[in-house]
Amino acid sequence: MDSKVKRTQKNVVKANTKPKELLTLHFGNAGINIGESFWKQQCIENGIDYEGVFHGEGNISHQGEPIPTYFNELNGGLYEPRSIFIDTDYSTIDTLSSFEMKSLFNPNSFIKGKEECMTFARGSYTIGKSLEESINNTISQKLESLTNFDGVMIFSSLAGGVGSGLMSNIVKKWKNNYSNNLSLGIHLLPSKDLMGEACEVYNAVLALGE
Ligand SMILES: Nc1nc2c(ncn2[C@@H]2O[C@H](COP(=O)(O)OP(=O)(O)O)[C@@H](O)[C@H]2O)c(=O)[nH]1
Ligand SMILES: [Mg+2]
Repeated sequence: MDSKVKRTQKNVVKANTKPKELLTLHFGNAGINIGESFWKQQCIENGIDYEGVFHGEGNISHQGEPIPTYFNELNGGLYEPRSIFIDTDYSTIDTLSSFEMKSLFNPNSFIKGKEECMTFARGSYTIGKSLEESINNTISQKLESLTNFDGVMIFSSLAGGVGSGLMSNIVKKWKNNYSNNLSLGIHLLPSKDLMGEACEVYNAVLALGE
């Protein structure tokens, strides 16, 4: 078979494979900051602007439509990131949700508290704990309408209280409730060059232990 024909057949198989759907979770300052860059890149690759409008010129656009891996299509034809941003204080989330990308995200994608938590223990047992029910309910709600859900991508710094303690609790629950689905962690580790608080190393060790 000549190589041109082979290539065409491969493309047909690819086009008929239904794309998988993923949910992203962004925990704490670092997870949210990485999330901002991540979603900017997804908008470029899928050809979606910050109002959620598809322009058809994305690098990976698929038969004239964005691949639904990361975006939900809304009734009016707009697209919305399938993501949840979580922090026990409001400053980083408020920064993300007030500027250029504010119209892109559904307001229910933001779960925030009022108090920063520096340690694994506060993220896991006290300040972070109070957000857990709302996070788990929002996860279930975001998965309700999906038909080909594959798994979750989790972004955080293991050095932070939210990114270690609260994140570990949610992942534990995830593994119980959605044991057939993937979970992929993308985590920063503490660095001696950037380290702010002595507890950062302990936070990371405790989170890795989980
Ligand atoms: N590389 C990088 N590190 C960050 C960023 N934001 C916070 N950090 C680092 O992450 C560590 C603490 O985690 P942070 O995300 O602030 O804590 P959390 O909000 O409690 O999860 C500190 O060492 C910060 O310097 C970021 O945007 N980039
Ligand atoms: Mg923080």
